[in-house]
Amino acid sequence: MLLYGLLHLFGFDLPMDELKNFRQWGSRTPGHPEHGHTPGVEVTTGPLGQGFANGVGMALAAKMAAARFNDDTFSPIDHRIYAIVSDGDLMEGISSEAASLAGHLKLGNIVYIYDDNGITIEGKTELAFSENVGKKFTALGWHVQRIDGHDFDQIEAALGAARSEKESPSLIIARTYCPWQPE
Ligand SMILES: Cc1ncc(C[n+]2csc(CCOP(=O)(O)OP(=O)(O)O)c2C)c(N)n1
Repeated sequence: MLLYGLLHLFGFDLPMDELKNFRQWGSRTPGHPEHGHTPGVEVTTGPLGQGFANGVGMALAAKMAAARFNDDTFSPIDHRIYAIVSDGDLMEGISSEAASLAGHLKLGNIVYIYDDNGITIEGKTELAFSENVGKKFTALGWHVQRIDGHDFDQIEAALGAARSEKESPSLIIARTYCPWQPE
């Protein structure tokens, strides 16, 4: 809904009636955004892990374009790929495959924040997910940081450190909680 609201405000062809029809049959605002269905939606999402891999593809495309167009005097292509990824995303095999490639290719233009909130649809992650994500990503060649995801100063510092890291993709493991999660 946040994406649709922004597209509406930015002037895409997504009138208020479509926002009111959020998630309704036949609307242009389905629960999972679809490329080719809604103006301004550039990639189909829905399957967990897909956005993780899409981001790696975008980062690789940026590196390839930079290699062709940037030189010592002018570097028009210097953007980064930011994403928020979740427990469900990291459970999916596609994330590990894409993370492996990103580490191998040293895609230092990636900055991913992992919302480590310990909860998924079926309940606490410990029911099905206990791998050490930090160690795994370190092994894959990523720059890994751990922070309190509710501490703005730590978030800002971690983003700065991630931006300074040019040789490795960055994963910021942000420990968060959801209000109904039992300790
Ligand atoms: C590949 C895939 N399998 C299953 C689902 C169904 N699904 C939607 S959300 C979700 C769990 C999400 O948990 P998490 O990623 O931790 O998000 P959070 O609960 O923290 O918002 C699942 C299994 C899906 N979208 N994609």
